[in-house]
Amino acid sequence: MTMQKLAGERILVVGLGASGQAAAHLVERLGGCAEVTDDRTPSSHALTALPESARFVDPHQAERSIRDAALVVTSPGIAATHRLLLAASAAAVEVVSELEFAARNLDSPMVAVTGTNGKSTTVSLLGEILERDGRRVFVGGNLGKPLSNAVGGGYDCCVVEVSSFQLEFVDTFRPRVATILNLTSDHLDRHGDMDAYARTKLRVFDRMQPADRAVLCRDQPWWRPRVGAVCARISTFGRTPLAAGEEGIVADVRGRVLEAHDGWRVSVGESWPVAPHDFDNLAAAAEIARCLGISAETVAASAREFEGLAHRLRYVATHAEVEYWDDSKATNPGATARSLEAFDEPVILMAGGIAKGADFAELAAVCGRLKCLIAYGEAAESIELACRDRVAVRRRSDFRSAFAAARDAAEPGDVVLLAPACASFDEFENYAHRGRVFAGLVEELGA
Ligand code: UMA
Ligand code: ADP
Repeated sequence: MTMQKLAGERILVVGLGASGQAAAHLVERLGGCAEVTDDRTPSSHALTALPESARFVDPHQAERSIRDAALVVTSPGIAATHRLLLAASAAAVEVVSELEFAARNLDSPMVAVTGTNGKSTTVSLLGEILERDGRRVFVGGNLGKPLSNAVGGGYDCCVVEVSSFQLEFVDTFRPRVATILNLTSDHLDRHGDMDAYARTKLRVFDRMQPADRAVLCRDQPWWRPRVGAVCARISTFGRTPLAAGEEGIVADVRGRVLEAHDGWRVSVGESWPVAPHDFDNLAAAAEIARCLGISAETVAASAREFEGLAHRLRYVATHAEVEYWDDSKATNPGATARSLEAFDEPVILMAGGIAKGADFAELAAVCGRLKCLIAYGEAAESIELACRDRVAVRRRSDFRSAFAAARDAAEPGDVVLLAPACASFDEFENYAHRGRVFAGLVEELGA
């Protein structure tokens, strides 16, 4: 796809965060004029991050002049029910996500990774594999660097982490390879129910062509009745065997081996990080790499060196014979449930924060593995109600008192696991901040 020329056209950018800033810069590079709006009064720092040709307008002003916009580019955090987006639709002005806007102007093929959990890990692994293969790669999207930054960069490939929010306003977005890693409940406060959430995720395949690849997980066959309309060739990854005639890769987690239907084989050895679910992410990355013609040796070399990402089930320290583990990035019940599978020891789980409309039944189902559950923050009551019949629950108002309760409940040989099943924004800037505070509290135990 070639870059659009905007020739002075007025583009309204909604949201002055990372996506909005990147979109405004892209508008300028394309020759357009960005008007950027935000419901919050912008900081001077945010305003100076805008390109020279862009100007900030307040939301009322933006709404009054919506008809003059050639296009509205919206940020992922803006819900479809936002009054500006509704006003744009009413005025027949096209609304696209920053992802779609970038993709329309991108000169490189894309690999898209979506799903509820494991996106960042898979995308990072894939980036390393492609680089080792000698390709010039952009790795970004929901991971942090907006796709707009990749436009004009001449990359051989863009590996894009894609969120459900970004897929709400896509139209022409066409990755050459795309995966939905898994699907469990998340962001239901935004999408309403699981069906709507699944439909939004499936939009990643909407514009794919017969020569493109859709990569899906055999172990969670939720997608099988729904992909009839997927135009791309389907291949699968998973621990379960391949059916006759099926293309894909089988993950032997114990043996640390991946083997594809055509004999393509990766043996990882002992050096793999502890989380079994990370091996599923590796299987997805390997299948994508195989589809892109990359050798098994290259994948094996990247896998052996991969150390996992910060705050995703990372060992912190041992105090008084109790191990402390940080999985602060487990921001939904499905992630927390998988995290627990990594431990044979008795686990004291810290869970809480902002629930995002989550159904904690998924967490309740695995509570039998726990010694004790410390529920804290805004979601504490919902977590307690869902889990109290299965495990002893202690409720605390905030993170620090939850940590103290976990420490007090722990005995030698136990594990204290932070895997909160919730977002962090009631007490922290983000999940990484929450993980750092946890590590700080663990460190204080040794002081
Ligand atoms: N805003 C409004 N009105 C609203 C909501 C937000 O004006 O109703 C404004 C805020 O005041 C703020 C701006 O919008 O100034 C923020 O926009 P944003 O929430 O879209 O955030 P960005 O900074 O643009 O970051 C977004 C993604 N954020 C979200 O999806 C919420 C980042 O993913 C992503 O890294 C970034 O684009 C670059 O692509 C974060 C995330 O939490 C990490 N994603 C969710 C997740 O992973 O679960 C989906
Ligand atoms: P995402 O970008 O989708 O949030 P991450 O790679 O950052 O994914 O992992 C987020 C959390 O999800 C981790 O803390 C981990 O507990 C959990 N997780 C990672 N991979 C998987 C998987 N394949 N299935 C279920 N949970 C996973």
